[in-house]
Amino acid sequence: MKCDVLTIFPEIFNAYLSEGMLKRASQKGLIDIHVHNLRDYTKDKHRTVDDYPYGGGSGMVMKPDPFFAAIEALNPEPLNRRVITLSPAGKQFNQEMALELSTEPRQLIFLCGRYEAVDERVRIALADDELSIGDYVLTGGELPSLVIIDAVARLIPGVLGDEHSAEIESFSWGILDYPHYTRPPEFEGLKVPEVLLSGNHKDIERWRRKEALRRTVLRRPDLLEKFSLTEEDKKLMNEIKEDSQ
Ligand code: 4GX
Repeated sequence: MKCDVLTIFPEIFNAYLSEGMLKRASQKGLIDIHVHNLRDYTKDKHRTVDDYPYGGGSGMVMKPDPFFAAIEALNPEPLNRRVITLSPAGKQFNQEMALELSTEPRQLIFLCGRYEAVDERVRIALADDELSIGDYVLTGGELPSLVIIDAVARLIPGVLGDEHSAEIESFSWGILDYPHYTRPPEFEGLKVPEVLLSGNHKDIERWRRKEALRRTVLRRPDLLEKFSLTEEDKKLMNEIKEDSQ
């Protein structure tokens, strides 16, 4: 994954990109992330990136020209790049979009806005996608960019251990995870479910599937609308109903 970020606060990215999975993925050459200071693409001596809004009103608007100059410098060929802007007005980012972005051959360029807004011409002329990470208001596009980069990078083959390739293709994709336990077998009077200590892999698999379905139906029933249940799942769902009666 070739990925560039434009921001007026490049330092924000250093701590996150230099630890854990993203650091290892960079070292292995599986992802190639460069963060650029948008002010480097201004032409005035004050390195101005914002201005007053036409039509008046409160708040500042980010000027279009530094974004245009930066993209022209990073990749002047629209066919080889995919420019992503972040805003609550964008399409809500989800795991399906993460999977799709993880196979994107074009260079990903994230434009991080600050202040009240970005000049509309940036979105119209430069953006291929406008994404939101959720219905709340942040102070800039930096955290949403990191969220998306993180979710996409971990889906690139080799970034996580092989044990996770199972997760990506697995049939539990789209429902919640089952409960996990580690040692000790009893902690503060709370016991690990007996089946997990039994060594019976068939029973364990069945229990995990049932608890994953139980959690999903209780906490996120909306997820089940897009999810097709197998015949075994339907049996487990009936058991879940009976358990609660
Ligand atoms: N999911 N924000 C962007 C500045 C801004 C405003 C308008 C472009 C157009 C957000 C979110 C989010 C706040 C990031 C406003 N940029 N982005 N910023 N939620 O709240 O993605």
